[in-house]
Amino acid sequence: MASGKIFFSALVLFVISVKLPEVDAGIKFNEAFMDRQRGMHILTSMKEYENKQGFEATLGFVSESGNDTYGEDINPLQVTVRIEKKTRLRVYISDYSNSRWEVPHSLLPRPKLSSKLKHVSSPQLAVTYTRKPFGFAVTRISNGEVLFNSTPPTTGNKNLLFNSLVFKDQYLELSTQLPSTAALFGLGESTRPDGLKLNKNRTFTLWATDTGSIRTDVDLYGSYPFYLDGREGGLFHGVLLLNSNGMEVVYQENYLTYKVLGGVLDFYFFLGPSPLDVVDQFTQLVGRPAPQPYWSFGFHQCRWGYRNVSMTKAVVENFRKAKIPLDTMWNDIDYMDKYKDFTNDKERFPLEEWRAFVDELHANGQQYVIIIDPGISIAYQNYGTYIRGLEANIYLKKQNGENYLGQVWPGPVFFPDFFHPNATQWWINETQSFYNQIPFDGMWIDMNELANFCTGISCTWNGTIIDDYTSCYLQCPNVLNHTKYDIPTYKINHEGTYEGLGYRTAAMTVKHYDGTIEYNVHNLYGLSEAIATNKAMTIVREKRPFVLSRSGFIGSGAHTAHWTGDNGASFNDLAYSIVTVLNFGIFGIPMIGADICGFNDETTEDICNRWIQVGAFHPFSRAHNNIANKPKELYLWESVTISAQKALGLRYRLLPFFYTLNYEANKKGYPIVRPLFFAFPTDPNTLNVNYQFLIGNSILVSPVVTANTTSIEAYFPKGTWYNMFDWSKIQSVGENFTLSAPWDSINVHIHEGVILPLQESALTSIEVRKTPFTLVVVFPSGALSGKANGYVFLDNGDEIIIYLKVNKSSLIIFEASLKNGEGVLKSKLKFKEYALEEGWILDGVILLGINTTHTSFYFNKNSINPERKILGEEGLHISGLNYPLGEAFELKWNST
Ligand code: MIG
Repeated sequence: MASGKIFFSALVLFVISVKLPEVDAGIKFNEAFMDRQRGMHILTSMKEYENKQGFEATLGFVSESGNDTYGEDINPLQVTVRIEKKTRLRVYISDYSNSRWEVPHSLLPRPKLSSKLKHVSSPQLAVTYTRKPFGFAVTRISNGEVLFNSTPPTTGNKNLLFNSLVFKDQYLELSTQLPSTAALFGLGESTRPDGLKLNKNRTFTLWATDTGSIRTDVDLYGSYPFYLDGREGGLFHGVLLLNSNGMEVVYQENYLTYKVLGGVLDFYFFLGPSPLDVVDQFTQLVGRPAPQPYWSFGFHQCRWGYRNVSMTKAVVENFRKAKIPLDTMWNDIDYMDKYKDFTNDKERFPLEEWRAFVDELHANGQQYVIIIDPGISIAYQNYGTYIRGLEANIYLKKQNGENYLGQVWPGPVFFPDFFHPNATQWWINETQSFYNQIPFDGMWIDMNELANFCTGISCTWNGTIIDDYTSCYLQCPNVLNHTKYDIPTYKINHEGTYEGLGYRTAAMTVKHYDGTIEYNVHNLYGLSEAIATNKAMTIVREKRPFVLSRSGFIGSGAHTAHWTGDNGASFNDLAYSIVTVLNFGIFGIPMIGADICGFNDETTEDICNRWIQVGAFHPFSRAHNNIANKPKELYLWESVTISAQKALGLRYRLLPFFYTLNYEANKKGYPIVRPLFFAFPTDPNTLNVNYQFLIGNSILVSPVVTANTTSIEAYFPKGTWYNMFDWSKIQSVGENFTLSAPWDSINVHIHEGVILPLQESALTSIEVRKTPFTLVVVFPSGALSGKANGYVFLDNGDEIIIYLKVNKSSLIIFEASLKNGEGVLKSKLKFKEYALEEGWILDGVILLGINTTHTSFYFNKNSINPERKILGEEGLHISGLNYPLGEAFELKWNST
């Protein structure tokens, strides 16, 4: 295609010389791209930055006889292009004359356009542009590949809906050309039967919605306008459109089109080139994932319908009796008095009994999490939380200044506006006084889409409280709120499209603190509540906060964990949940899991059995259940109990590894569990693997995701892999294998080149922390030489910040090498004091991929004769080393 060439020469001009490219994309009026506007935006002036690492331009609008159904085209426009980092570029397009809505810096801090740009030496991406119509392209300098190109194609299908830039008050459109081989991932949140890679002819609607994740391909709880794009050869980049308005992203043929209801076009490009690099660069901008407390990597049990303390307590007892690990017990809205936040039902959750239960959990090394919803009941005049909210004046308002009335579980409610400067303090105070009564360890913030059982602005309440929560308390007029915000001319394909954007949420004209309307901030409610809740938990508990939020936005990972919402108890739901979990790693929210055994519908022994085998290896591992359904606790079936013991048994042994990945996530943004292509980006087969995943880069989980199945087809990237249950070996050139998967087992394999820290299993993570370590050292099968590496991060697991600091934490690096059958394993320590003080012991080493016969051992140069056990064909477990993990050691072995 001719324009590719033009772009490349233009790129050279732009990056290396001062002369501006004179490129006309050659698009004529009256072609297909005119269907949504009356003309085109053309470049009228431009000022290049002195250091040539960006420019500011204005665009004028040339009017023709097109279509202006969606409003007037804004004229002139301002374009700012900046290389912000070697691997990060920003392209910002907005109204030149008036400021427009943008994601507030208070929620998502980032460099301002007014800030002085630092010179970036040898940037790795470049921009070129066309004048008429205005379009831009982003290129990877190293290979000249065009990554993003908003210029309409001059050849090919003329019927494509590929407009040049469209910029109206309530309708913004921009497309990018993509090569047919591009592999795209991301753009959430929705449940994806297609699998991980985005399919063409799909529309992704980004609008925070309270509907079940059991429903596929519809807009769900949060908005994540970020995608990862893998190109031939295994180079990846990421694209973020930082915009909180409702939008659709349409993928058709070789084009991706954004159709956005407001705000600005604020694109960030992250150059990678590996998927991990992209997520690192992306989270550097939007916020590193919040470190999660150690205990949160243990197993969690929840259900809606644990009606009272004794029922809740019995479940904890039953876990103990069944010898299934349980770190954290949860209560849903059942504990509340009439669903009022920060209250307890005096009959079913009397304070004394409740508190004794939570104290007992703590005494047993377990934790407790409760749910909180945003809607504050207005039905009780003596309800303190409500009254103090009125006094602080922090509720969402109608245009006329009255508090906006909605309905959720408590009946009539007002909603706190977390943009209000007094709201966070009010929220902290409420959390604090409730915490003083019941010392919960984490807060689960649900319904923050913002969910509302009524639609509309002029609902009223006659003061009557009905005891049946399914009844409607509010009188909502049948007429919809016909503002241009509730029913914009362009209709994104969201849930309840007919009822408008305000369908089952606040009306779109509802005002936030600074006058901002719900229309603009809707997708940010969850993020704003998560920020306040994270703060509140940090203050009241004085330890590392655990927050679980249903709604979220780009940047939420810095404040909260997430779960995939109301799935169903089916094998499809199980399979799709794996895809969602992997997507959230890409979105910078690595602490993610799905309701194990399925939330909606009755589960089956088979489903629950297979689900715990998968869920045991997701970062956030919680079983949950809907109030309408029969109990689903793991111990209800003997088979599921056995599976849970096995799968969670391995997970608990892996806790030091999960926790080290938590540290890595916080420092670099890396997902805790990852798609296969994250570790094997140059293996194109990995792009199509949907239902297997990696923990870190080295542990491959290959679950059963279909009914009545005892053998599976699974893909193994190149190399040697060892089964972590029976130590059997798979040697792969990058191919599929048929694996047996009896009902009580899941395939978990570890890859060559890795050193993995394991501890002993126990029923709580606190107990695991006291056990000795075993290192698994994996060499390629049959090789006479090879290397393996790994590390472990250790701290007390509950400090507010996670840091590498003397006396507070230890980082232990392991290195092993094999030469002519002789091997050596060494440790190096950064800050040994903490590990020594904790008294951790290295007990054993599992060597995989070695000749297990005639092996002699030297530990710190002394000949030793450790206990030995042969594992599989090429594994040897030596134990009884009894050496402080906090001291450097050297283990040598040879087989001569
Ligand atoms: O309208 O609190 O997704 O996990 O159990 C339903 C009750 C409200 C939705 C959550 C679900 C939770 C349920 N909640």
